[in-house]
Amino acid sequence: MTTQTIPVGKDLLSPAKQAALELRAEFTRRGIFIVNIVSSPGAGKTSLLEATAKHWADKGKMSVLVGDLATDRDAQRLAPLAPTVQLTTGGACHLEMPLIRKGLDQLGAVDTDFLFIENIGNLVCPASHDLGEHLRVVVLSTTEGDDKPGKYPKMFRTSQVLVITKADLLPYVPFSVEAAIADARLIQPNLQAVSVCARDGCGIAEWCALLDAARNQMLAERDKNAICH
Ligand SMILES: Nc1nc2c(ncn2[C@@H]2O[C@H](COP(=O)(O)OP(=O)(O)OP(=O)(O)O)[C@@H](O)[C@H]2O)c(=O)[nH]1
Ligand SMILES: [Mg+2]
Ligand SMILES: [Zn+2]
Repeated sequence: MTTQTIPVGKDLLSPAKQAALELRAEFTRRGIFIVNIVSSPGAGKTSLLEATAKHWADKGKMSVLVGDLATDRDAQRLAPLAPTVQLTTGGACHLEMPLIRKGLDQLGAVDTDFLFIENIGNLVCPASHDLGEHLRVVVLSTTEGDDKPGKYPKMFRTSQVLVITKADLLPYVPFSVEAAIADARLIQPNLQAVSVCARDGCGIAEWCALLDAARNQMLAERDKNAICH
């Protein structure tokens, strides 16, 4: 009996998955850490990015691709703080790789430590789209209810970090930070969690330290792999 080896793997991936893998590999080589920020509408993604840019206060540290259905309002808020490109989907409820690539072309050759992708406000289908990110961050605000992780499990299962926003409203809303984190960890036991308030900046230093640590880990793994090969 003769055997025949059929190479499988890379070539069988969907074009979208392949594009995401290639983007991640390219940005790993360049030392740029991609963070995909997902949440329901209005949870505070843009406010978190504004507070992050202000905390770092360094124009070279981060750049942003910000997705929206129809307007460039978020880009108008972020552009004074960091290089920003608005991705307008024309009604589509999540971002996909071709639009990310277009946005990167528009952004040009910026050399930053972090590329943030603010996804469309939607806790459902963005969970199914790898955008080449190194880290997926799900944002949950205190006004949404601490029962949401279990109700939208795929988003929490596919995320590595949970950011609880609008901590300043905790005295006024029935939301338990501990209960939300516990519910999320039933789905994703390794989820890191941080609670922030973009308005007064509490928790932002901890959030930025978490990001720096995650990027440093990516760089260390990249360099280790380079030595091994
Ligand atoms: N009290 C309070 N309000 C906040 C905080 N962060 C954001 N907000 C408010 O929440 C609303 C939505 O914030 P955005 O940052 O626009 O939320 P978003 O997730 O980017 O919204 P979309 O892009 O439309 O999905 C705005 O009115 C913000 O001022 C916070 O820490 N505390
Ligand atoms: Mg926004
Ligand atoms: Zn969608």
